[in-house]
Formats: sequence, C-alpha cells, structure tokens
Amino acid sequence: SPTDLKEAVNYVDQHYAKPNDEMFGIAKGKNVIYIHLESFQQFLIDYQLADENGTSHTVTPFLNSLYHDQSTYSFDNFFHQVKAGKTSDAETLLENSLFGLNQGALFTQLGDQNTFEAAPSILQQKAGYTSAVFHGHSANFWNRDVTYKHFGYDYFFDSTYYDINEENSFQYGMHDKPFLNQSVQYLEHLQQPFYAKMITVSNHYPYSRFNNDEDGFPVANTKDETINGYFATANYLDTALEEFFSYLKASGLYDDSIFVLYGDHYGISNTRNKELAPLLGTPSEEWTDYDNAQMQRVPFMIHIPGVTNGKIDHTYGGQVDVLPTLLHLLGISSKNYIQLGQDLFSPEHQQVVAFRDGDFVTPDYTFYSGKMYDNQTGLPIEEPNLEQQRIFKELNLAVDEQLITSDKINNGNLLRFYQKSGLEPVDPKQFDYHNQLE
Ligand code: GP9
Ligand code: MN
Repeated sequence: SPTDLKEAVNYVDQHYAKPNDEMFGIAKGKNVIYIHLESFQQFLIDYQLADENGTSHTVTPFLNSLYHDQSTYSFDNFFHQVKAGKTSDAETLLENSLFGLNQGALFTQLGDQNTFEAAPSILQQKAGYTSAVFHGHSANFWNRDVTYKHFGYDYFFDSTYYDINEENSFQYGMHDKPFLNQSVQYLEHLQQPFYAKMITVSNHYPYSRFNNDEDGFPVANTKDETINGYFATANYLDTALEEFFSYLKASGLYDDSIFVLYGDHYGISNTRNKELAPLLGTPSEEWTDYDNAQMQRVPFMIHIPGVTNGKIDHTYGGQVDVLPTLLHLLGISSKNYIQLGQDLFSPEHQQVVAFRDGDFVTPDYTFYSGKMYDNQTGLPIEEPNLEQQRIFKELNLAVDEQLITSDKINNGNLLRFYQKSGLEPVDPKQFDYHNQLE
C-alpha cells in the first residue's frame, strides 16, 4: 500500500549516500558495457594453479591485468548477495539496487507484473541511453524475455541471433569466445550512448572441457571433478575477454566506453570448499564457516579508459551498491530513486554487506550460519563483551531492515505508487525481441 511505500522512502532517505565529488560524472556520456563473469569468485584473481610437475599457471592473466590497471577501480572486498535466483538475482541486484527474493527467483515470480525503475529505464529517460542484453541462450531461461521488457531493455540478443551449434555451445548456451565474437557486430550498430550487458556462460557448473581451446590449461588435482575443471573454464573466459577487448579496440568502441565487470555468485559451493582448501593454502581440517563466508567475494571492477588514478579499493560492498555507484559515475543523481544500495565511492558509504539470508560481513566482523566471527582472528566470538553485543545488535537490525525493505518493495509492487523519480513507467508492450531475420 502507499503507507508501505512511505516506509521504504524513509529508509532510502535515511540511507542515501551522497556522491564523491571527485568521481561524480567522470564517465558522463560514455557507453556502459557490463561483463557478467559467470560463477567467478575473487580468489581466481592473481591465482596460480600448479600442474602435476609443480609448474605454476596463471589462471586469468587478462583479468589480472585489468584488475591492476591504472584505468581500473577494482574492489577486493565485494560480495555477491544472491540466493536461489543465482544469475538472475545478480541481475536483479545490479539493475535495480534491490535484492532478489528470499525464496525462488524474482525474475520468474514477479518479472512479468511488477513496476521497476531499473537501470535501462533511468538511463534512457535521464541520459538518452539505448539498452541491450547479449546472451547466447534461450530467451525464456530465467524468464528473461519477459522481465527485461519490464526493466525497459530495448534489445535482447538471445541465442536466435547467433550461429550456434552443438560444437560451440553446451546446456547453458553458447561458449564465450564465439558468443563475444559474434556480439560485436550488434554492439557496433547500437545507437550510442548505450548500456549493454554481456552474459557469459562457459565458466558455469559442471566446468567440463568442451573443446580444444583450453587444452593447454591444466586441471587441478583434487578428488572433486567440479573443482578440477573450474580453473580451466575460468581461463577460457579470460582468453575470450582478451579477444573481446581487442575487437572493441579495433572497432573504436573501446575509447568511448566504460566496462563494469562483476562475478554473479560463487562457482564452488560451500560443501566443496574443504576439498578446495589446500589449493588456497589452508589444510582441509582447518577450514571453517568463517572461510566459507569469505569465499563469497566476487570481482567488481570498473575500467574507464583514460583514467589514470585507478586502484584496488578495499571498501566492503555488494551487488546492491552497484547501480548508485554507476549512476554517479555517469553524472546522474540517485537521490530520487528507491535504491537500497550506496555508492561505493561515497564518503558516506556504510560497510555492512548483507547476504540474502540475513548473514553479513563488515570490515571487522562476519556473521555466518548463526555465528559471529572476529575478522582479525577468523575465530568465533563465543562470549561477546557489552560493546560487541551492542554492535552485533545494531548490525543485525541494519541488515534486517535493508532486506525487509527490499521484500516489501518487491512483494508489494510498491514502485507502482512512486512518483518522485519523475520517470515514465515502462510499457513492456513497446518492446519486441524477436529476431526479424529468422
Ligand atoms: C543461463 C545462465 C546460468 O542462461 O545465465 O544461470 P545460473 O544457472 O548461473 O543461474
Ligand atoms: Mn550464474
């Protein structure tokens, strides 16, 4: 009801984090190219896998070079915040600065009916952007074809736009090299400035070998085939991205664009982490839930050609923070939108990262699976002192409030009552994603 909306508006007003003056508008008018790194965890960055002879192999040389580049703002304390909706939850978070649902996926449950004020609609109406998603898979997976229309996406290049066959695809779609290669022709023809999202898939469970491309890259030597293949498929994604960047440089698009790279969620589940532990330098028997929580870090990098003061930023944040961060870089105020995250560059950014089930991480503490840990020792705090009790209570409240507000907005479809943004509601019927050439 409109009363619930008032509470949400109050929450947003109280948590608004003003832009950082030095960052506001630095990418104004640039194309935005999102690169979705499927199942990609932060530990892969700068990781070296030893083969059976003990020789080290860098898993993601290209992503590492971007990560350390003077034109990239990289984050090393950035966490995914998805639950059962996996990829689609990450999309919900990044496009709306709202969480996915606590059960199931927002895309499949509410994607066809809710009013959204998503990035494509904001950017179109406030800055004249064209928007497009690229993904070499069936349009209806995760109900994307329906939900994207409600988000205001102008175009959705699904598998029907690609030369896709048994050799160059698997159960989750087309492999990243042909996918990115064939995407460039469409990208080049989009009206600029554009907001585009490339959704990769090769680095998806079960991380099996699929062609000769990564033959040279070793598999890990654990008892778990899923872990063993993960490094080689990540390496394949890395090479695919390097190629993609060279196409964009050759086409001239590179200089007029900014690149936002993000991992959508973990690739190796907690049940497998003890097996993975020795590869990360921890004996299996010493691995704890504290470590599981730290493994929820995923990459987040903003690469802006021409910038020279890039760095590795240690701010704690999550996927919900991405949209206000991006809007401010593009010189668009986020003040009048119902967004639950905070600009990562803002001096007012609060470093409390909520996981979708109510667990959370801050620079000092980790709350995971019912236990509070001290980040300095990685040990559980069995008997918190009074000050810690106060802090934990406060953190719990903050996290619950953010999640409950998100659920109220989504489940109550509250944005349909919201006027203050001045946005025209999206008319999903105006979009037709069918490939006319088919
Ligand atoms: C499929 C791909 C995978 O189209 O986006 O989604 P996930 O299984 O990771 O949610
Ligand atoms: Mn995914």
